[in-house]
Amino acid sequence: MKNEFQAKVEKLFADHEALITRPNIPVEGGNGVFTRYTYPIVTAAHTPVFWRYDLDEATNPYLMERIGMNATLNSGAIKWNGKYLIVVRVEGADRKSFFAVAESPNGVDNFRFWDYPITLPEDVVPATNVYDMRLTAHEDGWIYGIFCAERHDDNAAPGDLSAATATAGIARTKDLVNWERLPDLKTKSQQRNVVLHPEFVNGKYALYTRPQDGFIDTGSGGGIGWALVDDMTCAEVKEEIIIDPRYYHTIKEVKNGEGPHPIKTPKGWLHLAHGVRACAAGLRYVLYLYMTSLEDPTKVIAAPAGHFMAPIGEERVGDVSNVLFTNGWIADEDGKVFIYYASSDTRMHVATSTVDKLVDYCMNTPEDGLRSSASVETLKKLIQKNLDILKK
Ligand code: M1P
Repeated sequence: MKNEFQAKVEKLFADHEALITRPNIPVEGGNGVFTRYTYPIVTAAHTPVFWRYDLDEATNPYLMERIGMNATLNSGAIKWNGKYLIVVRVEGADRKSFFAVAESPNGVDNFRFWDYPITLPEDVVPATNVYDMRLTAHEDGWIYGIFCAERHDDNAAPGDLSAATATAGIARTKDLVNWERLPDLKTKSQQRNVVLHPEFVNGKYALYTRPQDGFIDTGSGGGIGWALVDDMTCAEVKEEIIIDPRYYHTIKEVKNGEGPHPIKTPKGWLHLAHGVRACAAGLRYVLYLYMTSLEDPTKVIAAPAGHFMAPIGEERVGDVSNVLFTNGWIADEDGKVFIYYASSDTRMHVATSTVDKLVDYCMNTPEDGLRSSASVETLKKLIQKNLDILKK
């Protein structure tokens, strides 16, 4: 006979299994550029039961959660041995983030966490918090994970416990289980959203950077930067140029940041990024696309106006509301693209598209004219063209 405790444990596991194996359903309609899915792919409730509960009746007679999970968000992504892997930023109830791999057979549902989270060795000065890993399978043979390493700012005024510093932590692996920690990126300014380009450029490693004056404010940091680095085992940014600047009264007025590393296409490097603007309700984070030249990856060749994806419905609400953030996507051999994005710093979602559609979007969406009158002129051109077609 099962006792009450055993029955409760069984129910916990059955409910969890039902949640993580629930088929995801594409949302019909949309704008023709991408397809959203009905359910988030990973939430705090997707983390294994045996991470959260002590399953020993002697030490947990009430079967209470012992280690709470608060959120699952900004995840790196990679196709690995035919499986779709995301390296999830899991945030515990203690506000510490850590990385854990969740694996899916098809990229849109059935994401199951590996048994253990990633054990990430520390740098010389241990970081208080680590998050938002971008994965790059580099042509040098390593898989690099670059992430934000956050520490208390010891130069802050006494009593200021929220002042922090952001640097780019670097680790590399060959199997996503065993990770070698490399020294944090040396830069003049603070950095978040640093991403490794997958190919050597002029024989060097190339990084997308995001210089910022403070922990939150980008200040004089003008946008998404680019830097060449000799050696990832002692990476230092000596020169940095801004390749995708911020602009007044656009979706990236306050901040922007590279998402995952760009996808190589016959027409150029396809980039996914986030842009931030301020409004009375606070900051609004949206996703946008742009393209750079294959010959010169610092040269922007397509910059569609406005957002590519913005938070809708339940995506708009969470720990930090009105936020979409991405640091992972996977391009399959057949051209299908899986875009992994987090909503409101709370849960993970997927949207699908194709390389061809995303390139078409980039090349044929009008650029931002930066003034209302320019937007009206752009709109009038399309209206005129369409009315001519409709009259025929
Ligand atoms: O809260 C929204 C996002 O804020 C930061 O991004 P950024 O540096 O561009 O402002 C990051 O902390 C990110 O993790 C978070 O999702």
